[in-house]
Amino acid sequence: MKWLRDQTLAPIVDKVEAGERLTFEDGLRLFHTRDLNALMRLANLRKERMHGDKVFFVHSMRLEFTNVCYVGCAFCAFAAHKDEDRAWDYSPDEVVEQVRRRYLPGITELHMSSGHHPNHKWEYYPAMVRQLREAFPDLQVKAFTAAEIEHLSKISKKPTLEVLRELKDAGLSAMPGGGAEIFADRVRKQVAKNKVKADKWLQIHREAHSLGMRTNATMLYGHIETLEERLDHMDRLRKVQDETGGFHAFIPLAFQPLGNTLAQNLGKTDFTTGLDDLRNLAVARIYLDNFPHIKGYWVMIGSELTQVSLDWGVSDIDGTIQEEHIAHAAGATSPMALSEEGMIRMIQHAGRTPVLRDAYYNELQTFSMRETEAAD
Ligand code: V47
Repeated sequence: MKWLRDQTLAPIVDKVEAGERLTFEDGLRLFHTRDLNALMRLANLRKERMHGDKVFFVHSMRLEFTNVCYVGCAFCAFAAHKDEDRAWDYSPDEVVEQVRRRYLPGITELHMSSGHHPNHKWEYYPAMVRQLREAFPDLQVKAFTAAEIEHLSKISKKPTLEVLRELKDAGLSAMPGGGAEIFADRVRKQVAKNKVKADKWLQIHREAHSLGMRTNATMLYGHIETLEERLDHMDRLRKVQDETGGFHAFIPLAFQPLGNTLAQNLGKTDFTTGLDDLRNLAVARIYLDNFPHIKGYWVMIGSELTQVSLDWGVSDIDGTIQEEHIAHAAGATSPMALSEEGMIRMIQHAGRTPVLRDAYYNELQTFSMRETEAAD
């Protein structure tokens, strides 16, 4: 293989070309290779076999209904104590009002994740979902990370499966992938010691899948984890996906290093580097052969790099969002929102075909090149 600078990748190239699964050792080799061109080609091959040149995005709204949280994760700059000036906490009526205030025609997905509030009763949560669905019947509510579901299980004294069932009955459409952080114990103990344990996070997603609910999975990288721990994280997800097939997307979340204790303790104010972000996305695309989508999250890696990532295995770039506070509290320099036109242009200028999707990944509209030329 003349184009291969790192000849030790040859057996991996054979496997990817044959559509075969990589071993853990193969994954590590990909993480450590300096042949980034090969990595990009392999990720793109996997991606194009699944989706051709399509890239998916959603017209979405983010809403964090409270930033009050008692968990104290070391990477978090978003959480506030309930008596702080910067704390907010919306009632279900106020949540509906916030959505009404920001609502734009065409929005299909409302993505909500928030803090673990110390005082809200269980009833607050299904009431919020129910009121939202009554006020906006066409809005698909993607909400509550597995960490939040565990919290709801504690306050309601109901098993997590029952919590999920009742939220689904109230109208919950899908679950976001947050709260996964890094599964490896060594890291989890240091960055998220009071949060849902790794096995429980995975179990809650299994349970959601068993109810027919689709979910996502994230990985917060670029802090104290090793490359082996990143791959271990992906490996645990690949195993669950083999069992259930219920994950839509894997979303690497680049560590935003400002205003949190992890950054202060590490003396670290650097963001992840562009090539680390791309490498991570590419390894994910190649290794997670059973995940339909790898998502490039423009809020955390910027829209410019997200556009480049479309050659590195990314088939989904999340949504228009409108307002985001978790990453921005920790120093994200991306804008708060992108327009639908901006997302379409970003994808088309990368030579790909934008597909507007909803929270269930139904394809709502495809924007062919001809339409862009007409629009430009
Ligand atoms: O759970 C918190 C992470 C998550 C920081 O499912 C941080 O479609 C980096 O889960 N640096 C919330 N990450 C965001 C999230 C998400 C985002 C986009 C799409 C989807 C989806 C889910 O953000 C938290 C936590 O893991 N996080 N602080 C930080 N300083």
